[in-house]
Amino acid sequence: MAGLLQALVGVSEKAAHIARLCRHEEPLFQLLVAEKTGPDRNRRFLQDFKTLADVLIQEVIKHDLGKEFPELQGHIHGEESNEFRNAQGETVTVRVCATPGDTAALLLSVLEPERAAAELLAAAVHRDVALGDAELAGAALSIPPQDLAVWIDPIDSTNEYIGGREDVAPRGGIAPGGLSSALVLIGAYDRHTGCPVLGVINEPFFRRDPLTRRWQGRYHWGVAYGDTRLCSLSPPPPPRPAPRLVLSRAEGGPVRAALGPLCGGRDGDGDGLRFAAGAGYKMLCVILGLADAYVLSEGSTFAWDACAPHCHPAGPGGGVVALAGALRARQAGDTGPPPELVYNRPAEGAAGAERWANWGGLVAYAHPQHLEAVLAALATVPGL
Ligand code: 2IP
Ligand code: CA
Repeated sequence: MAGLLQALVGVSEKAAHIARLCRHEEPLFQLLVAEKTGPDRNRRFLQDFKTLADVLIQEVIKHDLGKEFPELQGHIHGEESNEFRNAQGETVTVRVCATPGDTAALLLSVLEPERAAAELLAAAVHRDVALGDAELAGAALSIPPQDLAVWIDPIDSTNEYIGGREDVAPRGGIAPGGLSSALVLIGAYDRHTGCPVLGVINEPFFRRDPLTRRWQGRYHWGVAYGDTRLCSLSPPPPPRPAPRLVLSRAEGGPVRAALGPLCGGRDGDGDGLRFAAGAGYKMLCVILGLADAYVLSEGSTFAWDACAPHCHPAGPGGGVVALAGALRARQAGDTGPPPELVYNRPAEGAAGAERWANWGGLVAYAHPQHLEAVLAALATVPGL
């Protein structure tokens, strides 16, 4: 079963390569955006974009994993639908074909007349990825793939990916926005329990080569299966006395005011708070120890945003819980650990992407005492 973990990492590397390739073709990139409409629209953004890179990456991941692990076929889901509207208004179903030539021909029906770009992308789709990663190769696991299903977020933080700001200065190691917050997320969960099991977080735009100025990536993987906890990263640092919290830039005033003093802000000015783009990126900040917790008060993230990061043990007592549920439990006097998010239960009465929203917000945290402090601070915020 180390095979599946290696396959997830391998396909995330292929995906990251495609994400970089599409950004390098700047004039073409503008042609690749199409507006999301109908039930697939993210409620937050009036204009949300999916890109050909998004759709193509998801199909590559589905194709490669399904080919190597037939037991997973029909259980690999993603954020995107594989329908793409071309400039003529025709709908093209993007998929990986049998040969690079066939894939290039299909892509050309979207990219016409950019033949060279279609061929470049098709070559990236069909290339073999070799991983020289001894630690990953040595990870011995026995997790039956027939018990698993997969969530893919081909590019998390699509808006930052499209915006493409290259040199956003980090604050305390946390980038407030820009390309580095665009991630590829692939998470496998237990089909029966919905618990996260194996996950890869790939950062296609981790840093730029100082000589060539080309982007270089890196990846992280994590396993949480029964008593097995493995991670490519070292455990996060011990808890800071005042937690460092990272929030969405869209988080509202009352939540900022309630949390600000907790992390060292003066008189609720929120000075100790950090803001960043991308649900996956904010969870990664917690996993890397750059923040102690990511707090989100709204249902604006989805199963595919959270599943892969959730597989990375952020700390011995860390986790990812539903905020509204945890607040209700504390209000009812329940002091036990709040239930973790699960990934196999669609929301009743919701349609399209909304079925998989993490309704009521979430808290991703490394240390239980910080979770408790956050819940206590938010207990008095009206409407939560
Ligand atoms: C988005 C993306 C946004 C995030 C939102 C996600 O996914 O990560 O950045 O909002 O919750 O669903 P915010 O940046 O305010 O945290 P995608 O880009 O894949 O649609
Ligand atoms: Ca996302």
